[in-house]
Amino acid sequence: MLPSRDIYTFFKHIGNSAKIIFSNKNHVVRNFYVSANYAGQVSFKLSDIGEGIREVTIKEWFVKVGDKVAQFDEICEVQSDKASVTITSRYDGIIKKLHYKIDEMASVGRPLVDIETDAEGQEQEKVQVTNEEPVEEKPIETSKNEPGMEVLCIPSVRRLAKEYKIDLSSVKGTGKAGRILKEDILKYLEKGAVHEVSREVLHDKTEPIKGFQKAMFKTMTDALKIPHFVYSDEITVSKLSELRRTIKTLPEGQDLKLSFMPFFIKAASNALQRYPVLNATLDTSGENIVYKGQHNIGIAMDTKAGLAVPVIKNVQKLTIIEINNELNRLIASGRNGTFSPQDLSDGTFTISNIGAIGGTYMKPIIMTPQVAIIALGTSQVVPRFDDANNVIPVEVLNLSGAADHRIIDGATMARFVQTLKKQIQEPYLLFLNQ
Ligand code: CAO
Repeated sequence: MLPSRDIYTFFKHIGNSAKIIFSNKNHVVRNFYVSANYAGQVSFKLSDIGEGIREVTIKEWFVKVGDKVAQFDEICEVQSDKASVTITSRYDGIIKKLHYKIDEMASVGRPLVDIETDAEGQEQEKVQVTNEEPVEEKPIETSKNEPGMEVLCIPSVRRLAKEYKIDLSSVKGTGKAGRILKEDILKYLEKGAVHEVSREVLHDKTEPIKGFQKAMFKTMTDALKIPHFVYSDEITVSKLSELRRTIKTLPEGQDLKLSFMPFFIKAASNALQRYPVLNATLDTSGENIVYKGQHNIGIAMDTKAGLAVPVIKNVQKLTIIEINNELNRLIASGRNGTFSPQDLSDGTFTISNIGAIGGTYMKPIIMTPQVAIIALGTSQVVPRFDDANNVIPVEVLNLSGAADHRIIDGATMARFVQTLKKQIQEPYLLFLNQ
């Protein structure tokens, strides 16, 4: 298949107001029009490139004043907000003027370059187009691409076919004695290109929703019934990062995989002790809140099989190291696809950490029948003011908590997050609560 940019470039050579279909890099099918203009000295204008694009930036010139160019030679590369396009010459001749500098905006319909054309050559080109006859100074060439089949064409047509890697024996010639004309190549390419584009665009695939994705489909469909509100805050994690770094320098910490997560899980559990309505479920009648005794904290996990939410049970009873061990066991199970049904059940609250992948903010969605969830973004070092108004580097992370507004109000979520935040910002508090 032709690279889509080539398809685009190629179609720019089709003559007077031809409506054609082309694809850009993203394989979007569009229509556009080009127009031809033959003269002794011509201003080669930037054609309409569709999509309502009126201006493009000149990225690179491939020619300079005084250069000799032939039809199809690359003139420049332009960039719109939708595609990068190589503009090629439609004339043989000498470049007399470049109308723009690099990075200048060029307008559609305005001259791009002036070309002093080879009048004789252009005239022949004209005759060839109108009469469909290969009128050219060079002799007709023949070749035998297939046994017994003779291909007749002029050298420029052969060059064109070579440029676009077309086997001439597969092109039907409409000229005298079956000669292949430039238009035959154009038609061949147009058909081929449209066919290729269609194949890419139309190649749909249907797959059943199954496995973890099916569970996600169900819980997220159920979640649509929940009026969510989301509360977000910035948490300073400088001291927590320092603590993690220190632990890793200890002999006991060398081989320990200890991320931010166990600290956040513990801090959430401690905060849930104070705000138990966030560790609850709504019964099926919707009339009762069931406050859960255990803090079974689900961890949104990106596994090969999709999003899974394994659960660390009884977090309120576990130390940070015990939470860490359980988390690492579940991460390994996720990697190996060996979760047990118990691993994936009975969650009462959920934490989603998108931070290792990237992203500053996330608006989490509650996993029914739970009523609250928090999400963590990536930590980053940013400038902040200290108490004396000095700018200092601080490592921060954004946390968002979503709750079921039918039973949890914003003030409760705000207090819960502030309790959690205090422990993360001053991690020694986590150990007091162990
Ligand atoms: N900010 C900066 N760095 C972070 C970070 C954060 N928020 N979270 C993790 N990291 C770092 C870790 O510290 C670790 O670096 P070190 O090796 O230097 O310690 C590295 O990123 C990789 O962490 P990890 O992913 O292996 O471990 P984790 O305990 O932080 O996270 C888990 C575990 C399961 C939450 C994570 O692997 C995962 O799957 N996250 C995706 C969750 C997800 O898909 N959420 C969307 C749900 S809604 O569709």
